[in-house]
Amino acid sequence: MRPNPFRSFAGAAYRGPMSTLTAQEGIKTRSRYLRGTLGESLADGATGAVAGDDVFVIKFHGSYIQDDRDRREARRAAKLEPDWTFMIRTRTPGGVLTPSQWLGLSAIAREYGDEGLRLTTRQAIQFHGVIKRELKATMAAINAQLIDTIAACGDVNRNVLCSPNPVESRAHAEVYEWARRISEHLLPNTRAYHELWLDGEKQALEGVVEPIYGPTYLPRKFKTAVVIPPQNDVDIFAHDLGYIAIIEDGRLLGFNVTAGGGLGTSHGNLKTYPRLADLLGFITPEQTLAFAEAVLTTQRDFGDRTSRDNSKLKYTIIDRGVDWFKAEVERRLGFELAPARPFVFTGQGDRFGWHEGADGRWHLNLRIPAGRIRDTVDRPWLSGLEAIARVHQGDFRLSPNQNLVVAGVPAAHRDEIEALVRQYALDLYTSQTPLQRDALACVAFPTCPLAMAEAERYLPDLLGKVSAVQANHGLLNDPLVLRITGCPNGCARPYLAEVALIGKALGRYNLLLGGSVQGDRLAVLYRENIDEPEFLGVLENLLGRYAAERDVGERFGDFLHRRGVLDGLHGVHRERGAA
Ligand code: SRM
Ligand code: SF4
Repeated sequence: MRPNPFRSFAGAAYRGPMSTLTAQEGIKTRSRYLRGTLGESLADGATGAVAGDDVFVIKFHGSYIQDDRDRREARRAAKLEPDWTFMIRTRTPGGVLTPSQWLGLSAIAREYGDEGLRLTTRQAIQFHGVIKRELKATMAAINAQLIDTIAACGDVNRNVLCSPNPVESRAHAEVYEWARRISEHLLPNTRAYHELWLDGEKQALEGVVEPIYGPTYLPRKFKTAVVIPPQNDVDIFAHDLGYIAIIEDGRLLGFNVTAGGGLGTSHGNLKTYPRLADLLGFITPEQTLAFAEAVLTTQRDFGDRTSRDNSKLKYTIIDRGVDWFKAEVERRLGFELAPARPFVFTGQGDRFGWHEGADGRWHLNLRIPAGRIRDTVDRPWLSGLEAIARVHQGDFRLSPNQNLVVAGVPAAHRDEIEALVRQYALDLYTSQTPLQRDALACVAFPTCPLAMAEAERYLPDLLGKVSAVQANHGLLNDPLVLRITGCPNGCARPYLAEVALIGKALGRYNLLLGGSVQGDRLAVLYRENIDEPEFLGVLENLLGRYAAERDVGERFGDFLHRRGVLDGLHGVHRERGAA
């Protein structure tokens, strides 16, 4: 009997008639635990694409089908199918890689990808430009490095973030270990990945195949982060599930836990908005996995499966209320959460340069603009990082801000690493201004199918122009967090920046202002659909006022609020209901 494409997970909260479930719910149900017809799609040599449902199913395997948008029109005019390639994203909890893994991934980029690595805002590596007939070999090569891509995308728990810079605390390793364990615990159980990409044995599909997810997985993507205060480098309040490490005298006491953050919106859709997570309470380390499972299964059972726009946990919490949500999670846990413990965040982003860790080893946070690592004439970074990996005795940590930490360098090896960093022009962090160092841009054109405006490719030019405005007011050495995305999905977490540009159309952006540098206040919409001269004009005016009227040490975002510049303005869209 054919499975009913509209049957949702047995425990799922169900609102409205069956036929109102989203098409994606049908695909998940039909997919036989994420197999779909991917085997047939890969074998079909007549097209560079995968078929129908497989476009969605392959995401759960960590890959997206894309085409080169710069060449789309020319291909269409020549009556050729789009220039299909695949992006592959790793699952690398906490972004930790050994030097040998780094060398392996770099070699894969050279052989199968576009000869570059892209570090993401979620501590993963993306390969772009892999063609279909080499997809399986690429997946197998990544796996040979003991890295997988399972659940790097799709309606599941994604790569788990963890503060990468192990400076203050000996408890860092323990916190990272929890991030890794959460990632493992919430992994899908299906063997589809092994069958498809690694020729693994066929799994029997009777009985309970997915004990945590069920056959239709989650209503939508689900994101988890673990942070070690005082640096809110992961932007903890942007995630569905968050753990704030509480460390005393170098000992991990437990975690304050958060839920219901998320940033993605759609232009013109007032039912979508960015939201900061709620602080729910405190748990001990031993309760970490149970808490993750309780939050995830609550969303599995009560998340809205009738609309992709409103299917994230943030909307479940808004619809039913934080008190209801907390009580439901506690019911599943079988105990009440303890009150949250005090903690302080002092800043967002990365701490660049060398820092000594508690164990006497050194960590070098490099600046990699927009996370793009390639060999260019001025910046032979792919080769440079390979040279470092050949001699490095510690590990690499991808930062949640698209940068890279060469971590765990013994004091005696600092000079050697430093010399290579200079030789390959990887010392950008020494010459960039705070604005340039902290800026984030999402991928956008040419690979992102959802981009409405440029982001990564526009970043150098944009930063040059904003720097000129800063210079006009003597602010060149003052920090300013600027983030830009090619659409309102928010992949570079712009809603948490002091200045954010969110793409509306080619050359046009919404300007948001006033996020806090602790990552705990959303920016608000200041101007809609404006071009470069307009937003530079706004910055000229407001940065001028800031330079003249700010308090000592006051940040731009705080200044705008204190002086009432943003009074009466609301977030991107007003939230429905509470909060
Ligand atoms: Fe993202 C979709 C890139 C972090 C919110 N994101 C996409 C896709 C896959 C486009 C697509 O659906 O076809 C982009 C691929 C572009 C390309 O060519 O590579 C894409 N997202 C990225 C990355 C690579 C941005 C970057 O420049 O680093 C980040 C990869 C993270 C990773 O390693 O997993 C990335 N995306 C984020 C973040 C930030 C975060 O998670 O900390 C967000 C906002 C947080 C959130 O989810 O609320 C984010 N991406 C989205 C959304 C909007 C989700 C929503 O709630 O509405 C989409 C579209 C969607 O899911 O429908 C999206
Ligand atoms: Fe693409 Fe939009 Fe994400 Fe940028 S923010 S990578 S344009 S989906």
